[in-house]
Amino acid sequence: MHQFHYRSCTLCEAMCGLQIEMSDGSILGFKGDPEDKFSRGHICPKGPELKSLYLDPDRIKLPQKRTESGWETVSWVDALSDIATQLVGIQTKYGNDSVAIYNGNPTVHNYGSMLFGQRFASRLKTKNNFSATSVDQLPHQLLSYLMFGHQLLVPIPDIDHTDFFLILGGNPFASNGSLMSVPDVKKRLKAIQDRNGKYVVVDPRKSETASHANEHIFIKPGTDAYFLLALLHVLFANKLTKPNSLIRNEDLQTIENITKDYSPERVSKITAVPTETIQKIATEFANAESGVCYGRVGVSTQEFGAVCQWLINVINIVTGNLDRKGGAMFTLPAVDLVGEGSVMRSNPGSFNTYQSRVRKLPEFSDELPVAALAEEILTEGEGKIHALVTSAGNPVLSTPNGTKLEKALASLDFMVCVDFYLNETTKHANYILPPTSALEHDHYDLIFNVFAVRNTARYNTPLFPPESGMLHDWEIFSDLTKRLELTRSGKELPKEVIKTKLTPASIIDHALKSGPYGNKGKRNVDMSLELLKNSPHGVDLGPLQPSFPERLYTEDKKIHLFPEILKEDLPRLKNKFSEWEKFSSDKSQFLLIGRRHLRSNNSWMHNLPKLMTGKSRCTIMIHPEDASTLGISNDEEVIVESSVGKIQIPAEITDELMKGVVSIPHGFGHNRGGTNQKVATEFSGVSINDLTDDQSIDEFSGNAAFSGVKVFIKKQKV
Ligand SMILES: Nc1nc2c(c(=O)[nH]1)N[C@H]1C(S)=C(S)[C@@H](COP(=O)(O)OP(=O)(O)OC[C@H]3O[C@@H](n4cnc5c(=O)[nH]c(N)nc54)[C@H](O)[C@@H]3O)O[C@H]1N2
Ligand SMILES: Nc1nc2c(c(=O)[nH]1)N[C@H]1C(S)=C(S)[C@@H](COP(=O)(O)OP(=O)(O)OC[C@H]3O[C@@H](n4cnc5c(=O)[nH]c(N)nc54)[C@H](O)[C@@H]3O)O[C@H]1N2
Ligand code: SF4
Ligand SMILES: [Mo]
Repeated sequence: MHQFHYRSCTLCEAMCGLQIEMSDGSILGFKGDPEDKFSRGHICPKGPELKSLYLDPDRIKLPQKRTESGWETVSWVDALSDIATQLVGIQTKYGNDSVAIYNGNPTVHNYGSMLFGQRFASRLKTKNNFSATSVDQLPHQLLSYLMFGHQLLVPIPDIDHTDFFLILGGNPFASNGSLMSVPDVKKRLKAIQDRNGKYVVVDPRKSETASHANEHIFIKPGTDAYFLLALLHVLFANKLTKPNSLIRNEDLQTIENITKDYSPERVSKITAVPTETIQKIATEFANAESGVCYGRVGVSTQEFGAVCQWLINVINIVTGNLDRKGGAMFTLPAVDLVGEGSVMRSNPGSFNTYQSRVRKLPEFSDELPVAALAEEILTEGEGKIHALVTSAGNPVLSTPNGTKLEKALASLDFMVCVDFYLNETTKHANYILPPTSALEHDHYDLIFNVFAVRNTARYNTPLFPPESGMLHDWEIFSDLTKRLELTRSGKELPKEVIKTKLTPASIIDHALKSGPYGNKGKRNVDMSLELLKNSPHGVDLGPLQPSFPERLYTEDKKIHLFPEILKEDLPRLKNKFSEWEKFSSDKSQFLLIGRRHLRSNNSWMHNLPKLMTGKSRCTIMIHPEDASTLGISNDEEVIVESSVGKIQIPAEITDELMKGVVSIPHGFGHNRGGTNQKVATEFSGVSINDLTDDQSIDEFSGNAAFSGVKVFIKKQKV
């Protein structure tokens, strides 16, 4: 029998609606759902690969235990009981902080894992809580907390209404948007141009997004903070700012004074952006009917990631573009994680309330920067990490100095990974606990509705029932949390998996009903799980609406334009400027940046044959003149060396890159042995994070600094 199943894709932030054609229980085909209220039929080549993930012969389905004679399949109860016993044993011997946690990126695409993983983490009571946040969007959340009073009150570009979209360090054509859930971004960017608006991309590489922009501006990696200061310099000098009753005038004055030092002329010298371009962009931005400045991974993961996000917010605020149509706006999702009084309100945030043991890096919202993980395992002394629980993460490939982390993981007393692949990280585990794959569980997008360019809601039932004996992420965490408590109180452990009445869906139902669209409240929608179950294409809740000061959660209900604590970072900003002034490129030294590809997703989709066809993507891109100076030809294997490591990789000569800059994608390096991902191993590539340095971070926020890593390039044979 022919049937259609509708669900939201969980692979990236775009949340595309999929229309899955089924016949007698098997999948015939995938299409973008034309009736989806959010994605309007958009789909990318990854969406249909949810099927290949489900069918992947390398996917682990039952718990695995590492023994002297290799991996052995064990029962859930034996695995979960032993894990609880070992974790409690280690915490009793060495203290709570001796067990660490790392949550990877797919956690935020999996509401069950999030809800029940958080409960598990809170019961574990460890300060050594790490996640992919600190190799990604930490600066966004930190500045939202410091300026607006809640870490999830992240300004989202109102792409569908803006007249001037200024993008720094983002390549939505490849990534499909980030902290801007935006399916079909190409069409939406084109629509800006069609309504005589403009979009401008600032990037050391003429990326796919930049190639279609009205203007692309090359910038030297890592210097964006100065470019932003120079934009503000022009705005203040030419009196292009607008009053805002929610900010303090003293703050505005202080910022104006700081920007005086950063004239376009001075900044041009270190950023390589021409003086006139800086002046023109600032003026056009301020004069546009509406405008929004947005900076993503390329500017978050750099030495001044926090300062960049601060200045981006300041530019939007002082030009009158925050919280207004066509500017940077805030969402109102059906499950509200931000609003006071919401049953699902999450921690508004905290900063530097404690520090990491070895390097004293600041805590952010109960997490420590993952750049500190390896040293916290390797450095002897009280408070050392002895055991690690990872979930949905592959930090050996995704965090700076993967080689060091790999050594650290091998030295742990005990490690557990909740993951369905035996990969570069999970191979170090004592136990691998495999959850079901996406098509086997239900889905509500808790996180990406908070970051979406339009308010919508949808819920999906599973396409397939879990295979016999399989557990969902949330069931694993739910059992483990209980088992941990029973072990602590010396009680006997149950002989079967512990079931609970509470499910992710029941939690969401309550939140939907009591949320902003529940109970026919002032928005006249009777939001509930039932409504969403009956709305397979989702429910449209309308465009983003202005929401300040109601949804401004600072204590004084003001925008903190200049958070006091950021003042501490200004001397570093000034010193670094002097360093850049002295910086001169040596002909073999380059600044390394990353890149993403539409057919890839961080480290974990390289085992899907259909996505791996075509030319190898794991290359180092280099400008033709630089290649010629070094005598390098296309496809030639070159040696790239940084302060922490060395890799060998083929060169791809292209004038997409600015001179002196090279680019390598992250997530490759499946050549380390001991894994079981046959396709990925065949297309192994090498890992950029064997070059990035765990000591190179944004010292203020603790976020990793991947943009602008200094590397040397040599021919393999001279
Ligand atoms: N296909 C695909 N989609 C993905 C992912 C994926 O791996 N593949 N990953 C997902 C995840 S986890 C995330 S966080 C998002 C990220 O989404 P995006 O932020 O859009 O990420 P990128 O595509 O890496 O784009 C970053 C851009 O920053 C530029 N850049 C690098 N250094 C600098 C710098 O110093 N200054 C400036 N101005 N630009 C710089 C790079 O050249 C690149 O074009 O994508 C998500 N979507
Ligand atoms: N140099 C450099 N490094 C980077 C970046 C960069 O731009 N440059 N980008 C950074 C960014 S933005 C991010 S977000 C990180 C990502 O870093 P990570 O999250 O550590 O790495 P991923 O590659 O996303 O690994 C995801 C893992 O989760 C598993 N998985 C997938 N779905 C599920 C699920 O539903 N449940 C469970 N339990 N497991 C699942 C996969 O098998 C895989 O092992 O990488 C960062 N690293
Ligand atoms: S753009 Fe993202 S959400 Fe849409 S189909 Fe592709 S991977 Fe899935
Ligand atoms: Mo990310």
